[in-house]
Amino acid sequence: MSTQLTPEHFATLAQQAVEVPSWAYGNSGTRFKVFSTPGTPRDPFEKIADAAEVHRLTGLAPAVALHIPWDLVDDYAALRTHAENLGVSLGTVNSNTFQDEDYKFGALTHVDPAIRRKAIDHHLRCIDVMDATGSRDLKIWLADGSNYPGQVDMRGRQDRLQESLQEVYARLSGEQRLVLEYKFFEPAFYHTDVPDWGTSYAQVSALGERAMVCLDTGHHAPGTNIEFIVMQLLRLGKLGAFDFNSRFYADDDLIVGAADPFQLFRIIAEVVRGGGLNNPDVAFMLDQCHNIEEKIPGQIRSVLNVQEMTARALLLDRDALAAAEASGDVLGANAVFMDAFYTDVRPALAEWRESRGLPADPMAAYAASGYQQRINAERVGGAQASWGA
Ligand code: AOS
Ligand code: ZN
Ligand code: ZN
Repeated sequence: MSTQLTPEHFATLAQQAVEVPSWAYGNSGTRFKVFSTPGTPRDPFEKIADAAEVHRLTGLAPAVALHIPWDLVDDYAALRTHAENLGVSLGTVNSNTFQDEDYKFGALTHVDPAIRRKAIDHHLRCIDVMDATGSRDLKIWLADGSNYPGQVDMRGRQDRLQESLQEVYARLSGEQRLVLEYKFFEPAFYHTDVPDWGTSYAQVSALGERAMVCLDTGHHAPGTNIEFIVMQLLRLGKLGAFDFNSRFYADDDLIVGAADPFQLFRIIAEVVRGGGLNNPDVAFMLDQCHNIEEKIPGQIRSVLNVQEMTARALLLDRDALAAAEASGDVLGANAVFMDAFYTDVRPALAEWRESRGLPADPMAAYAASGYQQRINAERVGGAQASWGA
């Protein structure tokens, strides 16, 4: 058993990239209250600047996801240049069809062709944005669903969803992809049109190769074996993206690895097993909100959590595990698995960071940098950048 990170492990860790969400830098909250935080960005340019700070201190977060229309700007080429000047790129474009009166009864699944048209057109505009930003992925999460049995014809909505997605998919070009996120409930409480990986898989499989499933770790019923889903989607070649976060109860969008570090370990262990680590087909993204904690340190903590758990997953002694599994050594196999999980990789990672010219402790480096004090003074009246989904 080896619990030492090797140069090979570090080479793998050096390749890791975790995309951060623009909405993590804006004020957010629950339906009860949105708290404001000093220094909150006033526009997408300032959100990108904050995200770039996370990358500067960790070397882990080279891309920033956008949410349209939350991140509406006149000139996306200018936003792109701004990002590139700060050392980051613009990543996944997330479509928002959940904050418009017209979408009360659905968007891409709506029974009224005029509303469906509006929702499809919004996605086509998102692809225009992708053309300008150089983004590869369009991420679709739909709030579509119903609250009461009998309220809608669920079957008809699946058919309309496929028709709508066909039109959106047809507009993609080059390397662009569509990733379809599923969520078992909320805001709809009786049924959701894309509630689970199977529905997402069925819908994207009918589209084609450049349509994949997005797995948000917070979007499952309590007790779900998420790593099994990860394994299955990798096996099927359809795991396109992760939205990482953690949850205690529902779609909490808390810091990844905070609520259940062991679950994150199990998920990343399956990613490694399935060839999904540092695989361009499988985008690692955060989908989080920092309602009460400081946002930039919240994001730094998050990408470090992903890195730490990846390092532990890399320590898993696959040969010893395979031997124990093959011989029916139940406790032996479990011990191999747990040895890797329980290894504290933090000192080794701190040393390695320093050797690469990064701060050993990015959290402390941020606190000492003066960046937060500067933005607190400069930015007055930061807007609510998301509603906290
Ligand atoms: C919603 O619950 C989903 O997680 C989406 O990814 C959503 O677009 C994101 O959380 C931003 O609110
Ligand atoms: Zn999500
Ligand atoms: Zn969510």
